[in-house]
Amino acid sequence: MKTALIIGISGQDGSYLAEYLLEAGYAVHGLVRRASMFNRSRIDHLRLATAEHQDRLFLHYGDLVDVTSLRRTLKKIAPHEVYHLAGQSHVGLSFEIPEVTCQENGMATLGLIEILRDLDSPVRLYNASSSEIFGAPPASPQNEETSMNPVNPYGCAKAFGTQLCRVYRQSYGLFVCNGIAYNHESPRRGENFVTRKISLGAARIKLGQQTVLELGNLDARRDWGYAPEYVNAMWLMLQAETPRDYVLATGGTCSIRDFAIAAFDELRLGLRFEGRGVDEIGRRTDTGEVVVRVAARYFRPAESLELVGDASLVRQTLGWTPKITGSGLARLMAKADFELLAADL
Ligand code: G4F
Repeated sequence: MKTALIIGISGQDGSYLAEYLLEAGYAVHGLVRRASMFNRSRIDHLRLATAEHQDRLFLHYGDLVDVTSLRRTLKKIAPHEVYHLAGQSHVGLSFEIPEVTCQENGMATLGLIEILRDLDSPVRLYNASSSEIFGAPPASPQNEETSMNPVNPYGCAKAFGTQLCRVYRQSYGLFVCNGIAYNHESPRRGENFVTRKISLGAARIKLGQQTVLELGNLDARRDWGYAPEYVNAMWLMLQAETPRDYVLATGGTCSIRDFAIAAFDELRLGLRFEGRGVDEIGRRTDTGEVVVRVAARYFRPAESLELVGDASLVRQTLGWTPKITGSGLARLMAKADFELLAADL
């Protein structure tokens, strides 16, 4: 039986990956942080005594920045594969807490690969890199050869971790792969990311629980895919003969405005935008009531305006092709959130 360690198992990607690996027959270990409130809602269904693979799922307290405990856990588990998905992942927030962001996404990655270098048996590592390493890219779409040019502390930290993984692969022969993932979303996304904020907002407005949704820059465009499809690519990368980096993307973009229109439309809420910049508002077309307002506080000091990935390499090498994109994703998330909230009523 193969053994995997997921660092960041309680997050969106970690929870989908745990499901995927358990289904594939793995013993799955997850590193969880101690917190004053339990934050395991995304994996609770896997831990139930009645859950099908519950006897192959193990959680360990630890922290990415506590290198000693991480080393001890890795020695004890001796995993075949490690998926490094943890760290402060909010780009806007990285301007507020740059040092924690760099510690968790930069230095902690170095700490992890240093441990892996010392282990007795070889381990395969997936490192969650990000499209944010490109920031203001010299060309679009971006691929594995595009130079890094991050525009926020989060992107800088990810660029540091990504390059160190490359250096350790070249210098010490470690099996380390960077997944340069573009935005990937789902109904398990945290509400401080714009897609979930929109899908939950639309569902609450539909149910009369909210009247106004405040958003920032509606013109920003993202290459949005569906998170469960991305965890499949993570696994495929570690099954390959040779380790390398791959861009994981859909190859298309959608603006925040169009994502919102699709989400609202799924719930039969017509939305028409008027004005520009912070004067812009979205009106419900049936009642004229304002339901979306652009608020300056959600704008960032610098914005990665148009990131779009060229995923030809992963498609040709590993046969991975994402199917759900932009507006289809908005519809899927709005529907899921409406059903979730309606069931609670
Ligand atoms: O949803 P976001 O916060 O995601 P962002 O910044 O693209 O980062 C996500 O994807 C990256 C690439 O995979 C990851 F590396 C990263 O960890 C994270 O998962 O913002 C998306 C866009 C931005 O342009 C932002 O300015 O939406 C714009 N936006 C507009 N209004 C908003 C809002 N973002 C947030 N979070 N909240 C708003 O109200």
